[in-house]
Amino acid sequence: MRQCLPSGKIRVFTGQRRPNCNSEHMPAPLPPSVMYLSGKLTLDTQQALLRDLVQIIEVAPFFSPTMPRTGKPFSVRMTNCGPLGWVSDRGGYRYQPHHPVTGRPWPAIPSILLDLWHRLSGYPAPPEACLVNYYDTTAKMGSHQDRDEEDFEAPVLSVSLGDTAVFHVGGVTRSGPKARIRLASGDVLLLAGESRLAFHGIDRILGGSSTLLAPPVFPAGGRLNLTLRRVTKPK
Ligand SMILES: O=C(O)CCC(=O)C(=O)O
Ligand SMILES: [Mn+2]
Repeated sequence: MRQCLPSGKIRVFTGQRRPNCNSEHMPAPLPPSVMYLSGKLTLDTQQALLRDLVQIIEVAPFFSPTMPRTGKPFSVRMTNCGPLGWVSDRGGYRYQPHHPVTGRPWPAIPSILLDLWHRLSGYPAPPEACLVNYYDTTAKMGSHQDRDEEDFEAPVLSVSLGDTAVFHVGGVTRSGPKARIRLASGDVLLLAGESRLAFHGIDRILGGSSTLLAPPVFPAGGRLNLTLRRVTKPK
């Protein structure tokens, strides 16, 4: 696995800067106001966050979201924590306060994530949803915008754990150049400002690139991505 820097060293890349060692097939600069914090979480913090997530998954197990029109299941499995959670099924994309299978409220967002939001988001109110995506080594996510929230003033803050993912991000139209970066365990990325509605997605997972997700909870390894979102405008 190629690495930009020894673990524990943080580098920040914002719009118009691109780390060469992370470039994929279509070189393009990171769009303005995408903030990429490589190596932001130490291994200790990643492990502590993973312990919190294992407890969350016990209460709110992963479910398989489906496409609204076709009913086709996503390759990614999902759960949430926070007052609201994002779901997708025949009824469409939406946020709701309860798990679609168990009917129970989502568990609370771990303090590690709330602290990160308060330090990095520049937004005066807490996140209301943390979408937790689990990717096995064959899963991917097509290009999309995160636009089911009322308030685009708040950024979307993403944390990656486990196997590295090839992430693409472009502009606010589906076509057009995309930057590709490798999101490794402990990396944090914010879609903010002009890039809040940027198209983005996951091309592939580099299976076996991390040992963080391990049996018995994750027998096939893989990757977790957590995205913190503010859904409603603060009163
Ligand atoms: O897995 C990722 O890094 C991106 C996830 C994402 O875009 C989403 O859940 O909306
Ligand atoms: Mn997204």
